[in-house]
Amino acid sequence: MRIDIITVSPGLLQSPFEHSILKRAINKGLVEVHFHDLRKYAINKYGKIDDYQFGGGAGMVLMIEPIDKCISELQSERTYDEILYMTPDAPVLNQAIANNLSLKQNIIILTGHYKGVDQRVRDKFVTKEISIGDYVLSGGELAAAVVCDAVIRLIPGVIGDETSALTDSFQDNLLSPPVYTRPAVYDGMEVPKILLSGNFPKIDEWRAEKAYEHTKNIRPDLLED
Ligand code: 6GU
Repeated sequence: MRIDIITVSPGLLQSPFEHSILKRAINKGLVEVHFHDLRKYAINKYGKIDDYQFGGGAGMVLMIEPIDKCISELQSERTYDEILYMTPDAPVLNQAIANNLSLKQNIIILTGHYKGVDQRVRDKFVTKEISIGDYVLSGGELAAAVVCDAVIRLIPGVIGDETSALTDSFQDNLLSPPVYTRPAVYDGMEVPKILLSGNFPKIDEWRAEKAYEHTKNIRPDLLED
């Protein structure tokens, strides 16, 4: 998979890809991530990429021309399966969206800032818009890093234990059951006896029950469909 990220703040985005699982995925050659500084496609020598919005109102809007130049340059080199735009006024990321994106070959992610981008960018280029939740971030960069993490960890070979990405919370619309490790007793607090029993069918049953209870208590909306 190849991911091209178009941003006004490449520095804000880079470090998540220099650590842990994302770094390993890149080093193993399972994913390539490229950053494109929108400022390089500015419309003048002063680096202009945004302007006031028509109709008045606070906040700058990213102009279509620099984005068009950047996307066109990328598209002249390869075909993209999806052009994502990170924005709070969009459907919220979930596991199904991440699963779907993990199957793509080439993706562009455009991150907005200030008041966002000229609507014509969304109409002309963007194939999917994603928010990461019902709150406002100062830019789409951190949201893009969240999407990349959720997607890249699903690529076969990225996570050591092949089954572990599939047993996550949300793969089955349930939250995870509690987990424990040594010691079996800490400061009088005991690990549930069933987990020490070696009776694996019973352990699976207990975990399923706990996952259901936990979901019903804190995210009943997940059980609705
Ligand atoms: Cl994708 N961008 C911004 N700026 N804020 C957000 C978001 C995205 N998702 C949730 N809040």
